[in-house]
Amino acid sequence: HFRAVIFDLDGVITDTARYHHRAWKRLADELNIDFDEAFAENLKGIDRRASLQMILDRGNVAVDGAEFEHLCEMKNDWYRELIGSMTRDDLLPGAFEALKAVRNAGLRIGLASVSRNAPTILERLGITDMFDTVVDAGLLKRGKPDPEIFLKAAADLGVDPEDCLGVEDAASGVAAIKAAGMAALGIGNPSVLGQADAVISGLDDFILDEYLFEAPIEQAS
Ligand code: G16
Ligand code: MG
Repeated sequence: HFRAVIFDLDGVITDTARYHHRAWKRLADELNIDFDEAFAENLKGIDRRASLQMILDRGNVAVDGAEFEHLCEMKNDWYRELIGSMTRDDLLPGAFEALKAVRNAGLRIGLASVSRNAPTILERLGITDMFDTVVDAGLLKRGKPDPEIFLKAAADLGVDPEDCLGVEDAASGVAAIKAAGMAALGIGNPSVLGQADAVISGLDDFILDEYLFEAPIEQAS
């Protein structure tokens, strides 16, 4: 039986993935760097600086340290503008119900988002209190697909990684969950989340009992 569920934020609980996409696209356009859907998919779950580096590499653009920081700030300002008007209505379908189901079952809940804006977003969504721990992205040494963030969440919760279910929409995030030794529930397209033990299209299809009691997911590699 799982004792904790550790959720990603962007693309799982709320659709900020499209805001990140929009802000990065705007930056790429200004730099005249080509930015398509497939590339945006690869950026999901990747932290801010690593994302910018991937965009610059794609355009063969080199910048100095000060310009790099400036570009990061520009993207974040645009992103913060987009999330500024978020409300409870921006919870994805089934997200609130899934969090409640996990709580009611007596399991602990963690948030593993590499976004430094995660606390702001949780406040806007009105769900800060539902989490027993929110990993501070500012303290991480390595981003997803490194398991650090999921291991940190499990340690905060006092639960062994093998007793945790991780929930992710990004390939990098699923890889991080598996590297942490946890079971991975993918949200989205099975073709990009091949490493997950199970994939559902959204949290509106989240049925905790299935993972808890039938647990085919626990037996997967
Ligand atoms: C999220 C997004 C990424 C974003 C990262 C950093 O990760 O998926 O696209 O680059 O956060 O966000 P920020 O610039 O707000 O610090 P996660 O882990 O929530 O999927
Ligand atoms: Mg995500």
